[in-house]
Amino acid sequence: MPNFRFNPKSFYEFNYFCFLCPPIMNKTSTTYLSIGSNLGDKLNQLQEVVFLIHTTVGEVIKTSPVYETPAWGFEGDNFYNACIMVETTLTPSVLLEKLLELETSLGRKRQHGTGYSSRTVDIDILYFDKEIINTDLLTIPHPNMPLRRFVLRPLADIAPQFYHPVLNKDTRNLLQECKDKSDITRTPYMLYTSRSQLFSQLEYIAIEGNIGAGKTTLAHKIGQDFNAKLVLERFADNPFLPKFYEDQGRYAFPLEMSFLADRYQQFMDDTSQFDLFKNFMVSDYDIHKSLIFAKVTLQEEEFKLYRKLFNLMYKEIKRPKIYIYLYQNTERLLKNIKQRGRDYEQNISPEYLKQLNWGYFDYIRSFPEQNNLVLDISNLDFVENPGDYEIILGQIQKYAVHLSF
Ligand code: PH2
Ligand code: MG
Ligand code: MG
Repeated sequence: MPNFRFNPKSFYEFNYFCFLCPPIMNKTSTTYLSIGSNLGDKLNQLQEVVFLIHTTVGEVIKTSPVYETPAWGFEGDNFYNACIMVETTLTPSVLLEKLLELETSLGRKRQHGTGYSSRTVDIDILYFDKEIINTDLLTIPHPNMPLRRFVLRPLADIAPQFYHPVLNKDTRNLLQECKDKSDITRTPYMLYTSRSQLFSQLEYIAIEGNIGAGKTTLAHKIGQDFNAKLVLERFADNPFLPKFYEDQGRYAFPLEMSFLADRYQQFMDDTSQFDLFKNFMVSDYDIHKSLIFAKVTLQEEEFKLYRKLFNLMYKEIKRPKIYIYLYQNTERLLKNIKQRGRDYEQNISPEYLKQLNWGYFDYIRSFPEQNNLVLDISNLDFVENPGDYEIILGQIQKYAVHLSF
């Protein structure tokens, strides 16, 4: 009697030859990976591993918290370890190949010979569905798993009930019975599947910098690429600004006062309502800018009065999770100012720009409890050069990874 039972394997084989209904599904497998690093910026490297796995191996469904663990089996710096769950259409051997490539691309250098050594990243396959594989290249489930608390502890967070297909015990059981008593501590850090997800945790980033540093351009790019709500300074119509550049002494105070009033109103309007459809907010200014400029442009007594008002107004205000200062040398600032061609800015002196720069540095130094990130972009052109833009994003990522949310 013919067997009409549905057989997935023959279905795919048959389907493969049927040009009217090309194969639409590859088999998706669930794999659990252990990732670790004990060399360099351990946390950021683990984060890079997850991003790369997500884009090249398959969707990362779960990530465990990051644990700090003593080096197991050799003398070395503490590790950061985590486990992740990934859905992939790759076969185990192709997966292994991909993971080895990833390790190499993240700076892993394998030493020949035996024994463990410190490494920038290590990715190990723990489980691949319920498969049991024993070849020269690959053993699944990972043979050392039951002996390693640094694997079982994070795995228990994302797969407590997963059954070991050989030992027939779930992760909780394996952890309970594990003889390894290493002192493993949970860090406050999490791993995200994309930069966009990581940046979303920030809620609000402020981009600051001198006149002509490129604040607005960078804020625009980040806003677009990561679906952030843009909060842009609007000042083109400040009637005192052109006058100020003609006669500083006469117009400094009314200019700073009008900035203070405008920024207050704008900032409240722009940041008080939450935008459901955006991931986070990015602004091209921070309200303390008012103080920094006022300190440079006002007389001492005027500044004290100004600061009093400022502190009254900005008592409870949304603060950025990261304050980015774009440092740009004076020469290029002047070049950018010339290029954008606002009439009233054309006579700005190099000395004024230098004073402002010191004003910003003073402010940043006086406020260490804020998450300040100073980026020297003197040798970068993030508009013309995608590689330079990537460097900037990479540095923001590196900084963000080390914040705990
Ligand atoms: N990896 C090893 C050897 N020892 N120790 C810790 N704590 N974490 C690791 O990821 C690790 C290890 C071999 O891959
Ligand atoms: Mg390993
Ligand atoms: Mg390995």
